[in-house]
Amino acid sequence: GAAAAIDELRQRLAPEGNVVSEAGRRKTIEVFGEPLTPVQVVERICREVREQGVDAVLEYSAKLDGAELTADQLRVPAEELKAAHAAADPEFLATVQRIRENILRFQTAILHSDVEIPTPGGGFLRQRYLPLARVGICVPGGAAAYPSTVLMTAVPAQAAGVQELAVVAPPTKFGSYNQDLLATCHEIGVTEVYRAGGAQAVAAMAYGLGDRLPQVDMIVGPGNLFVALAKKHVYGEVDIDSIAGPSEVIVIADENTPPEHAAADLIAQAEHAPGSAVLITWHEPLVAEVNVAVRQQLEELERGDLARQSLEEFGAFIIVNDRDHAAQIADLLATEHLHIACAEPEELLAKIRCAGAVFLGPHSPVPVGDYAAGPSHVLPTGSTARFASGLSSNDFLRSNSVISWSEQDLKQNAEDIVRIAEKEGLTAHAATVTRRLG
Ligand code: HSO
Ligand code: ZN
Repeated sequence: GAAAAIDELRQRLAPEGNVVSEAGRRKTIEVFGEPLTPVQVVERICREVREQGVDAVLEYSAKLDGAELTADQLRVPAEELKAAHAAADPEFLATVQRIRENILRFQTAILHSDVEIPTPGGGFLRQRYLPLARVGICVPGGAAAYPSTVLMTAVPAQAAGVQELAVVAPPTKFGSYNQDLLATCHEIGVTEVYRAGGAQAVAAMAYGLGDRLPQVDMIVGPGNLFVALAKKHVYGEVDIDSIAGPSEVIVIADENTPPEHAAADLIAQAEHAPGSAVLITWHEPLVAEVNVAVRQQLEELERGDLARQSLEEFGAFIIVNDRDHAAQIADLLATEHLHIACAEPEELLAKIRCAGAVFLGPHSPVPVGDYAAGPSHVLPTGSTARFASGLSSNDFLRSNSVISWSEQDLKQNAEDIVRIAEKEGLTAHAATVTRRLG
């Protein structure tokens, strides 16, 4: 049936780096001289980091990232951050600053604020929101450098009022040796940067490395399968955001969508390599047109070969009957990025519930959200948008409820409290209420 077909499509579109990919879950790797599943590898790394601290982190940096570091080289020195900033292109720094302001404006506007309601007897009830004290941020550094990811994680945390931010990035040229990344950190006021990646970095932040790296309250940010599984593993000891795997897009297009634009959108996503890119349309001729445009554009692009490979493996054209059918399939796929590029996008959006981020109309291609607009680009992938949301400033808040009843409130409700307490056999609960009524 339809559900099985969608599930098959989901699996086909999920690269192995995705936690939800069956293939990724089953494949075994030989890091420890015996074939282990990624989950087993991550459990072992986390356990060793918990028991042995920084030595285990350094051991895995050497073993998995090929970086020989001493314990003193784990944290990027302040002078190095400053130097990277001083050497950076001023226009790049101005761009970082403008983007930071865009993110800050949006993330501040959406922040929860405290709510208080009066009670009938003259007391009040309140929900108060407070920022987390200390947050750890994972920045990937495998296939490319991502200064944008620092912005899209750290700035929402800053908007929420988080005081301490620790960034971890693998000890690679695209990670914590990348000068643009270090300059970006300095520009936005992130002073704690550590040269570690993978499960070992997640475990280090979750358990802490003594004074060297104090334990965090929450770990956010994207990463490869090991980072994602490690975040799952430490969840409960610290909080985590949703699990972000390889990037995805669905473009919904019709006869009004220029085929070159749809093609460019698909390729942009595939450039993440792996990245999955799906075009949904009810206008059948568009498929051939987009296909031609894709082939042409791939010729001209720097990462064309990578994108082509990605498209061959994780690309799809889906021809649907009509707009409703398109909405239904997009909803079932619950993609990370949904670009509604057809006519009357709002009307179609109203029929779709599940997506990480939605891009409406011809002037909002996905890179607008990746880089500049304001919502975070850290988004749920692999159909997890069914239940998960993109990262936002509100994820960095905890709330407490506050109850302040008056004597009258207590009097008016005492009977109900006593009745239910007696049902539960908890008579001391009842007694401490009745005792107050005199
Ligand atoms: N599309 C990625 C974010 C990104 N794109 C970073 C470019 N750099 C996940 O939303
Ligand atoms: Zn992107």
